[in-house]
Amino acid sequence: MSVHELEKLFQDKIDQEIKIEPRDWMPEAYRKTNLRQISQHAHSEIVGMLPEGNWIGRAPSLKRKAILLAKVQDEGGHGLYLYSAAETLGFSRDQMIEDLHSGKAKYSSIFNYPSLTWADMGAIGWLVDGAAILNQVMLCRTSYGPYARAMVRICKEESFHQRQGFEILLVLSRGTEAQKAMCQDAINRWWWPSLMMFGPKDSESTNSDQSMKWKIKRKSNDELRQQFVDMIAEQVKVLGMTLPDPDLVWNESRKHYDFGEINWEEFWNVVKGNGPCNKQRLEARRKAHDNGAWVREAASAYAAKKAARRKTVAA
Ligand code: BYC
Repeated sequence: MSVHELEKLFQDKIDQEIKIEPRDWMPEAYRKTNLRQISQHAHSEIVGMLPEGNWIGRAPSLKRKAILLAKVQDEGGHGLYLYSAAETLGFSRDQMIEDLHSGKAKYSSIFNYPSLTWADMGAIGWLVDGAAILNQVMLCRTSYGPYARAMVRICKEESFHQRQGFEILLVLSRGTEAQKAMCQDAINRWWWPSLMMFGPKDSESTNSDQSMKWKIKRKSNDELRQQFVDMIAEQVKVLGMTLPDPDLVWNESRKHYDFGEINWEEFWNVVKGNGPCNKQRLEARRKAHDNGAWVREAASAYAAKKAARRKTVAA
């Protein structure tokens, strides 16, 4: 069969909503774009543990510590499912991790902002996980089987994450004047970076057209961002707080909220490695990897011992 015929069969499968599996024929560019997106997604989960990990020891009660610990552990688990899904595309986890540590691989811009107060744990859960869920619900129907299946489980956990974040802010929003101010300050600082999570505007998005044809993405960056603004603009009223955007207003004819322009210069700066915490985040990941070397060595030694024992028994 010619490549052209294979490509046609491949696209037919996608159009009929048949999932693409690791052993199926796929265009090289499809493999690469999935590998790019899934590995970036995995890195985001792993680097994303850092801003909240920073608060586990300082959470205001034992219950809050336990909840936050569970959430951060969930993010680590998400990273592992996603590295496994990416490995099915023929790239080793070691290589992916090396690319993260060298600064070659991207991860979500949002995790390069600092978590300064306890209210940031609420804002991250509500806004960051809230933005992530909208994107990930769409990805449950992505065309690459292992990615779609990883997303189903991840989404279940993310909805718990978002609610725990909202609940933290709800408690603060009903507290003292200082707590209310802390809540508003966290919303102010996380709002715009959360909107940036959806990626550049559709007109600037280099990968979207092809990814939509291949049903890797099913909604555009701008569509998802609008959905997020519409959802949060309503939820913020329950908190009695405001979003830091003077242009945010309901547009009756569009049946959507209008909102102000994102600072794209800031976005690209962060993506290129110059955000407030980029260097610190990579440093922390490299250090964690080095400190974990003995665990990897012990696991390999144990696996080798077990394999040798099996051989002796079989002989
Ligand atoms: N940050 O053509 P575009 C979580 C890059 S973690 C950095 O629109 P695409 C959580 C993009 O990669 C979940 N880079 O790209 C964890 C591309 O560069 P390359 C995070 C960004 O792929 C812990 C270029 O800009 N979620 O939930 O079609 C605690 C052009 O963009 C960003 C995911 O990772 C960004 N924000 O669409 C709490 C979702 N945006 O690779 C929570 C998976 C864009 O061509 N990813 N870029 O050099 C996706 O859905 C898509 O990759 C995106 C971008 C929508 C993000």
